[in-house]
Amino acid sequence: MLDSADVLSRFRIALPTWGFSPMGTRFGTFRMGDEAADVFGRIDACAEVQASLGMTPGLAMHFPWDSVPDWAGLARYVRDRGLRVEAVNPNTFEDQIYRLGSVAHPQAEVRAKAQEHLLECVEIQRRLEAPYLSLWFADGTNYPGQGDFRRRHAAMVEVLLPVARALPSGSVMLLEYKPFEPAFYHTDIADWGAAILTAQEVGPQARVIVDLGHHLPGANVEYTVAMLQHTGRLGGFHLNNRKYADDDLISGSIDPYGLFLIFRELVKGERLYGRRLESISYALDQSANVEAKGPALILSTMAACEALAKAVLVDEKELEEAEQQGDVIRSQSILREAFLTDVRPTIAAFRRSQGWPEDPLQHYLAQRRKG
Ligand code: AFD
Ligand code: MN
Ligand code: MN
Repeated sequence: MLDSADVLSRFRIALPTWGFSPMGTRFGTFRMGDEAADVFGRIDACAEVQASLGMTPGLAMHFPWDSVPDWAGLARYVRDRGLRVEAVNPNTFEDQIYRLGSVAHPQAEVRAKAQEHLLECVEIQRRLEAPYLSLWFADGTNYPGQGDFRRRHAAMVEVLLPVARALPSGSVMLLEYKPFEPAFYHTDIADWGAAILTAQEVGPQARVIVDLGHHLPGANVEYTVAMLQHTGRLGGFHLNNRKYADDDLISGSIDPYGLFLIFRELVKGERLYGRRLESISYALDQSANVEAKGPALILSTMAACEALAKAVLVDEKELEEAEQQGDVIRSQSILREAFLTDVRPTIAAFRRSQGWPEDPLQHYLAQRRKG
């Protein structure tokens, strides 16, 4: 029976190691004193958050930011802290040679350099036994006429095909779309349509990852989730929240109802279409520019749990009846009923049953005070 305890027992979210790097915007970076000095400090900081949350044993790691000479030592360091590596995120956006793109760059030698890094990351994925290679490209252009959309798309697919073939068997390539930033005129994977087109051209191991901050104002994200699920190409989420752009704010902090509607589609995907909740990857991808990093990750995780626990309360049978009868008011009331239910006692009871701190934020803050 699909109920809160059942889905919460299967729901895991990966913590981003980059969440403990100095965070800021192009207008400045404010030091909060909780920045980690290196990859081991970032792993320790994630382990501290996991000790309070209990449901975030996975790490989303970023390379070369997290690169080390001793990969076996890194894998051991992660394992010894009760963690595992969920996703390897390459970086083809910072090196100077990527000014005009990486995988979609007009020059073959730059694309070759990007492909080399992606293949290195597949090797890292293998060493760290990470099931996901999570690809986001900053590729795009700033002006009309600067680049040919279709030539760039074809070049990108050509770069990705050998990477997909090199993936460890059973692992998944996640393709992340984003309408703009840092490219301001077009991006080479601009929306879910471009992402699914690219995934279909790259092969069966390619899926689409939905970053909640990567939609234009007014986009119906839950519709996108439902369509991606329908095609079997929904690979996962980068959870955060946005007011205006890719703001990387705490999940549920701006639009908790939108988060609930997304999780309703995921629960419906399991209830009606057999797509198990845990068959895709969930990671936080947020930037704590003015707040403490650990607490921000904890609030995001709890917001996702609340959205999930509310989504399970929706009576889809009743909704389907209302839909058949064209009873719009009844369908709206059914959703409101679920969304307005205070699920915090249910989540606290579930967390107690797992032996996890009931209030992870207070637990974390208390641990930090102990020093
Ligand atoms: C930035 C990008 C994208 C990517 C993340 C980690 O917008 O969301 O997933 O960095 O590389 O937020
Ligand atoms: Mn992201
Ligand atoms: Mn982003």
